[in-house]
Amino acid sequence: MSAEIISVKGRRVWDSRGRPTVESEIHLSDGSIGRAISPAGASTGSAEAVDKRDGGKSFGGLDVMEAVEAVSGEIHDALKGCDPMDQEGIDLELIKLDGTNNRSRLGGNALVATSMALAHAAAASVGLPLWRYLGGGRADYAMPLPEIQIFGGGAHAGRRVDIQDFMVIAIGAPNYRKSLEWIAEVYRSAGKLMGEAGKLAGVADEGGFWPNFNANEEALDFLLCAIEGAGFTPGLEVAISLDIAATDFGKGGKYKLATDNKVIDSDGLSEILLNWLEKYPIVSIEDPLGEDDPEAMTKFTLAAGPKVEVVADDFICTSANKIEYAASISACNTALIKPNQAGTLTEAKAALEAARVAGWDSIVSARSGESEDLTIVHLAVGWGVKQLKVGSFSRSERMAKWNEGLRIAENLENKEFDLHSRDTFPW
Ligand code: 2PG
Ligand code: MG
Repeated sequence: MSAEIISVKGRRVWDSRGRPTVESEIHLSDGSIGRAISPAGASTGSAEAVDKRDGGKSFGGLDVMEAVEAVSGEIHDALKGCDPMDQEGIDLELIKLDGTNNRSRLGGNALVATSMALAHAAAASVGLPLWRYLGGGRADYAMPLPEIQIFGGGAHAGRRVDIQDFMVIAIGAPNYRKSLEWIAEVYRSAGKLMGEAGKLAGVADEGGFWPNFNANEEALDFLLCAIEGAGFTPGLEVAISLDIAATDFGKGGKYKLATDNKVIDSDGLSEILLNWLEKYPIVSIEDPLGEDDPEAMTKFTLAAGPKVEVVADDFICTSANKIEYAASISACNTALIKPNQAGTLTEAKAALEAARVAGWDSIVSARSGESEDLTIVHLAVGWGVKQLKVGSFSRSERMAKWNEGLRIAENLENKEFDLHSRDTFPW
């Protein structure tokens, strides 16, 4: 054992919504340091690892001092002297120490910050960039395809529209760098299209515009105009991706589309979405139905067909068990992987493996509450994931991640094409 953990320190820092969050900092005996910050969701699945908040008066109950103290106290005591290269062993130790099924005692936020900080410390100790350390000697690195929000809705934008994320993917771009260039043009084109209204609309939690659309579908029409306005062929060069986040406006098979002023059942919602798949160049659709509506998910996935990614987020909450179940009923075909939903990197990786075993693709995703933390970009490259979703093309907590991807891509020379992605988008 070359180095050992000498200290784990918790720190309260601030996220992109101005809310408190947990940073964990690990020092090793060889002088290496690893640091990571927990993100936080707004539209959350019920089976996520608990984002532990103190309650009470401080910051509207959102303070995280108990989780921070858990890092510097119990977690420090348990990990001191451990081998930092043993990510799996340490993650299992964290899970055991917490002792609950949903990580509610120490907090999923305390755990995920520590688990990610450990990976950073270990990578620093062996002198590798994190993506290479996580890749563990594989030779086939490729950049993930950026999936970028243009309009925000749902829980991230005052519910001006029900649908949460209206995104684009530059499926025809030859590489990561070009993909960002193209999407920058689409973002600018959308801003121009919004004109004064766009300026007044401001930016949603993840940096997209959030104008007042009259109907959910109107946002799709504007998105199409933004793609065309930027000079791209929709569906060939730049395609649409949606996160419906249906759990947020549906329960028990009833869905309330407030923007469209109607309450519909699972079949009604599926029909609307399937119609959009026909009418618009949509290559990916996330959480089309609620987390409590598995039969409708299965029906929808079958009807959507294999050329569309049907992505599960709230429905699987980055859990290997839930992915195995979802695969057994063919409820979707792509997994959204968010480390803080799982609680540790080892569990997030197990979820990714379960998705691979099921023959699914995967997307590594940020949360709506983010920070300067760049870990997920390294995970996406190191773990060889197809797509990366980190919100829009503005706000530094998002841009820092896209920019980190540019730095990583430089190391991949001409291997930065994500060929398998384009194979599976037969537009
Ligand atoms: C999602 C994420 C990111 P949140 O639903 O996929 O867009 O949102 O972090 O609020 O869960
Ligand atoms: Mg989602």
